Amino acid sequence: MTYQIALIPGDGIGKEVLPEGVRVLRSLAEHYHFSMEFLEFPYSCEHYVRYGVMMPEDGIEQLKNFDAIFLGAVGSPEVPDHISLWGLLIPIRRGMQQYVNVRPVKLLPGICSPLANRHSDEIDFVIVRENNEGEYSEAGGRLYSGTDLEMAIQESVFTRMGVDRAVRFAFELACSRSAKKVASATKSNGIIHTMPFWDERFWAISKEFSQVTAEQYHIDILTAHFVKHPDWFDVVVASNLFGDILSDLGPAIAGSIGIAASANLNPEKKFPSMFEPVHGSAPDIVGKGIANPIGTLWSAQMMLDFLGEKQAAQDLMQAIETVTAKGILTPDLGGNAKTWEFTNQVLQLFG
Ligand code: GGG
Repeated sequence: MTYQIALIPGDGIGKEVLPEGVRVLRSLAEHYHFSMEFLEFPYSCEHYVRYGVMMPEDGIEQLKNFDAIFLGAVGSPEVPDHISLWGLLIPIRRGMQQYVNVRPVKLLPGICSPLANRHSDEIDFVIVRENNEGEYSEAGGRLYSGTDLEMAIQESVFTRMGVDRAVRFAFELACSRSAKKVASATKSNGIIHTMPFWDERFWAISKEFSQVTAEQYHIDILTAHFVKHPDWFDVVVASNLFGDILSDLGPAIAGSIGIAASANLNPEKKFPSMFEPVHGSAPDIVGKGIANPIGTLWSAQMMLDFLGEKQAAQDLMQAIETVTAKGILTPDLGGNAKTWEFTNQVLQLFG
């Protein structure tokens, strides 16, 4: 089997960590007797500065023919963040109907949680972020710009189809896990239309899954529970904005945002899914060789799993954990390993 993989290194440390992921994928392909062909796309803030667009008009069409997209990071101090996000990541997520963003949170062996006395088996959950609608919407506008009456209006969009498919995905995922629990992130006491609707749909879908325990938390207390009781959680389903915020907090309690992986999935496989570390382009550490490659390697692992290379995926996760357990860690985790050193240690395990 030959998989066609589109590579978008993007900006900043994206260009440092993505090649590490490709090194590992090439090695695993050889080891497990499948084949991968890679084609790199220069879509980035640099592309924007040069051509005025993050990617060409037919960018999405070009990417549609691939089996998966592997992305590094997007963002640069030279380009406003809303331009880079809405010019690249969001069009890909929407154009490819990658309607869930799956973000695992796990305390890996050898990594210290900033929370006192927490062990590996106590932080192990998955955030399922609705990825195509919600608070991330273009509906709205500015009025009376530059005057005292200036105003900005931002509408959220929650559709029954959009909420149901994300919530159903979360319940299906919980069915495959041992704890079989789904927690919904809401704010239906303050957000009067969309969040009560989210709750209604969450409880309606929960009825299809009698074997799964369903619970809901307002987002404010949920963030407190992530810190005080991370062991309570198994699968957490959240709207686009809440999921984005929770999936920075989650990895932070598991040691560092640098380990956070994500899979933007089109579960029906009609379009390619996209795999990317959760972290951004981190301009402050570019060029130092200290970017943590775990988020990227774990994203590669999620890609292999989604493509059906189950053994390779399982063994890659095991390899990442073997290396962290040895205490080989980049500076964000309190170690002094370089980016490439961590990857080399993983590669050694595949002979
Ligand atoms: N590695 C992906 C990346 O650069 N993400 C930066 C970011 O700001 N993402 C926002 C989002 O995931 O919605």
